[in-house]
Amino acid sequence: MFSGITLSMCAMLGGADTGIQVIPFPAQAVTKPGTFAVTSETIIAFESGNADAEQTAHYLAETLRPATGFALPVRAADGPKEGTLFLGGCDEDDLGDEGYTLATTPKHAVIKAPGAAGLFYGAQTIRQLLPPDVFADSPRTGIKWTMPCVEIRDVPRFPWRGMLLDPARHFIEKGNVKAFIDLMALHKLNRLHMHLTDDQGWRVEIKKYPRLTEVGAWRKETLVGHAREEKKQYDGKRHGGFYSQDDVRELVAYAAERHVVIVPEIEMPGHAQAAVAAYPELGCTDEQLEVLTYWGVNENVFNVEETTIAFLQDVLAEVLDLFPSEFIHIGGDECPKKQWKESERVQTRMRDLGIDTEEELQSWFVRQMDAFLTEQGRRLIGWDEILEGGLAPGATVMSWRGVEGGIAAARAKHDVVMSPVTHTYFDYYQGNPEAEPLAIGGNLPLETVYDFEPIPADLTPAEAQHVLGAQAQLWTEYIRAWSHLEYMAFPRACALAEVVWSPREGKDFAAFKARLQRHLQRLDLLKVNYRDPRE
Ligand code: TNX
Repeated sequence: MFSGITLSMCAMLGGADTGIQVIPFPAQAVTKPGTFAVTSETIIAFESGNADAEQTAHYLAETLRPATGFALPVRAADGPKEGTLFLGGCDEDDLGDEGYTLATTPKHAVIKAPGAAGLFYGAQTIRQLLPPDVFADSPRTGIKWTMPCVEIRDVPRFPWRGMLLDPARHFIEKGNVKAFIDLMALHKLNRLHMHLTDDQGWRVEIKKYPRLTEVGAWRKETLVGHAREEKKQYDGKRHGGFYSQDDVRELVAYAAERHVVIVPEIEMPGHAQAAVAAYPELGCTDEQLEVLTYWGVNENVFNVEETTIAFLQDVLAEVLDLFPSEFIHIGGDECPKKQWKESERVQTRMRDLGIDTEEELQSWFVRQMDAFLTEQGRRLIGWDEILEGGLAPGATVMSWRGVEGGIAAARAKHDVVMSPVTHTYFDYYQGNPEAEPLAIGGNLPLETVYDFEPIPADLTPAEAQHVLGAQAQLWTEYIRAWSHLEYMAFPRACALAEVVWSPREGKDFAAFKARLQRHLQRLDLLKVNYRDPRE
């Protein structure tokens, strides 16, 4: 480890040889001579009257406490004094809501940021500058809690730094969602997209329609093995669960304290079987369906009656009360048109509405939701199929079948989140399938994630402005256990964090892997069951 050597991000390709072993790597970082030591005498000071700094000061004191054993006092102060770790505001507009500066000298460490999130990210960087043992959950003795002296000026590359969790296929306990939010915060990820409804389960309590969870949250059994196997086998075990509205409020607040916004997804018009099983009048056939017990694209979709649109808007109204997120995800993917083509009611309705094709009908469906959400001051986001038949005026596109949908949307001046299967499907294999636990398929090693460039080369700078960022997906058809989810998520999420946070110039996989060695020690202490990239 050097000290006294000044290097910039561009020159050093990601800090492998410096004391700055931080993931995601900061936008600008230099090391200076010396170290700053956190001792039992250190004071965590916040700028008087700055509530954001006070909150993060407490967060920092709490996160440092278990491993160091220090109960560091948190106090208001006018400025940094010797022996303090100081947090305060600044008016550097170009740092935005999420940027910060961090200056450490042998005397003190100072985080400054114009916004609350920036202060919080400065605290995350401090955690990573300290020895990895700081992530232990019980006191470690004989460790010098020093960090290198640095000057860091850090801003994220993209505002949308997302991860998708899928509690619909396999329910995810509230405590695990919280643990995941903590891990996202550590990696400066800020959007947790929760896929709350699908054919196999409805996972959020809706007061007006209790059967959505009474019936829709439970399935009688689950497919064992891969869906493409000819001989289907089921486990015979009831599976389910849901988040009550109180659970949701608790999760949303927990996430907000860590500067993570939970983006809820209510799927429509496809992936709707759990809802149709609960309320058959929402479907296209007279059949009483059950909550689906296997995986794949499914024909049972919502009908297009006025009452069904009203039902879904009622659902969204409750969702809006629970989730303050500006963006509300309405799904929109994989909606087979078979039942719409075969249903007389749907065909009559198309004639009444003056709609010629089923693709346009889907576009009409999404526009009903777009108008509703826009009126409520929110923004609709959906999977790239919402481009088919014409994009709703306010819609943002999540581009999953590649980046083409994203390119088309950006050219049409719509915002885009890049989430292509090629680089961001963390349910895909990350090594030789023979040696890996069963997964849905694909091949997505760590390096491919790291090499992802969210801005396609053929976009003009103005079009590129519409790319809000990128997101990785943890679909859970083949992920039942939490330890398995961690295995699929890490360290690929560490690579994604660098894709969406760090500057494009200076990205270097070898340097990232070198920094990852230290980072894996942190994940070990956090008891994360990551896949070891050294194996
Ligand atoms: C496609 S991505 C889906 C999901 C599956 C996923 C499995 C998307 C919008 N739809 O329903 O879980 O593939 O990789």
